[in-house]
Amino acid sequence: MSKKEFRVAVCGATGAVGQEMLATLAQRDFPASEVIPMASARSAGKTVQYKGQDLTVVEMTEDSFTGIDVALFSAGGGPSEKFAPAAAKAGCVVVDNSSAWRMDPECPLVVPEVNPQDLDWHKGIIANPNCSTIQMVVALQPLHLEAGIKRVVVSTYQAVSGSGQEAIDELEEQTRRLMNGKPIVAEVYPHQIAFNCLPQIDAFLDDGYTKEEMKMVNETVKIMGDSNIKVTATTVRVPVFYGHSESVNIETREKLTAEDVRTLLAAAPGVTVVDYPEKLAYPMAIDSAGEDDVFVGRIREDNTIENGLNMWIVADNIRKGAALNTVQIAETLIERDLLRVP
Ligand code: 25A
Ligand code: L14
Repeated sequence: MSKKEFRVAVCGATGAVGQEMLATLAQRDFPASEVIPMASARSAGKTVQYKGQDLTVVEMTEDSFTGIDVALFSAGGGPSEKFAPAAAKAGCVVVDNSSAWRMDPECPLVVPEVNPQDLDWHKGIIANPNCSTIQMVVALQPLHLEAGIKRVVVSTYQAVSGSGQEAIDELEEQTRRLMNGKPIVAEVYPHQIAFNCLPQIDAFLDDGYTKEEMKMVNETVKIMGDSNIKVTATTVRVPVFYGHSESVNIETREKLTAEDVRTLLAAAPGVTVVDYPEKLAYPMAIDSAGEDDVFVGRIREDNTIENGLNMWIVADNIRKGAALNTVQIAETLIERDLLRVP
């Protein structure tokens, strides 16, 4: 039997994603008997807000997890690698936002709209996918079930909030300085991000792709559970605060018309279609900020191949791309009776 209420840890609670996790738990009235915010020693003693109350941040250590039922991690790959196994050993179910566990065959990689059934084989650590991957698979899955996806070519336009609070501050500061004719410094990113586009997200690999690009390739196959789906990606940082946008070209096995796609996506969970060219209406990053859904528009047939489609996919990277998807995983664990009293 599931317990009715759970003790929930938010690990990395002072970060951009951790803050949104606290807000999301509160907004969705997650059944928490207690919420315990954790971060590094640097932030211990600071307070964070939850349901109008001040909660004191405690340092995350290997001993922090006794008596905690579920821990939502967003403290980066290093801390996740170090602390998630200790948490799982203490009987706490970890839902991890970092890249540390995503491709581990022992860890389900879950988007609740796409593969909730993968939660059934969890062994204590569940991975939350990369933000760009999450919003793409939410929109791809309904087309895949109907017509079989063969190949996807995606280019992303990613907001700076994906790299945390320091990056949000860097874009703001550079913009302000440039508008005042002052010199800028680039610290978080290797080049100026204000009024610019950087065709690099995360580190380069030997083959010329970046880690972010390969996350989209590998995670899509794992989540959708079909190794025949071929994905190739170019990921780009743009001077936007919140909301990732993606231009996606799709080749399917069976023919889908643009109207078929609109009908399928209009009925899909977690998707809102915004596709009214006559009204100049299409999804935009600034409208996605603070919203839960994945927005899809600019749906067109690509007539250069037999079964081709183009579309434009936008979502709030900190919400559906991170905090909301993590909380939805925890909610789905409860629904499937997978969060149990030890
Ligand atoms: O490794 P990955 O997977 O690639 O992830 C890299 C980063 O991406 C974000 C997240 O940043 C992560 O650090 N992220 C993760 N998943 C994401 C997703 N799905 C994602 N972004 C988008 N989508 P973040 O800013 O959101 O969160 C960082 C939080 O982690 C806490 N933390 C760090 N090390 C920890 C730890 N908590 C416990 N144990 C550890 N060892 C971090 O808290 C924050 O809450 P903090 O206390 O370390 O820092 C709080 C504030 O301190 C300032 N600061 C940061 N670095 C320094 C610093 N001050 C001085 N010196 C520094 N070196 C900042 O102002 C920070 O907010
Ligand atoms: O793997 O925008 O979740 O820099 C962490 C860094 C997501 C993107 C992850 C960024 C990424 C993020």
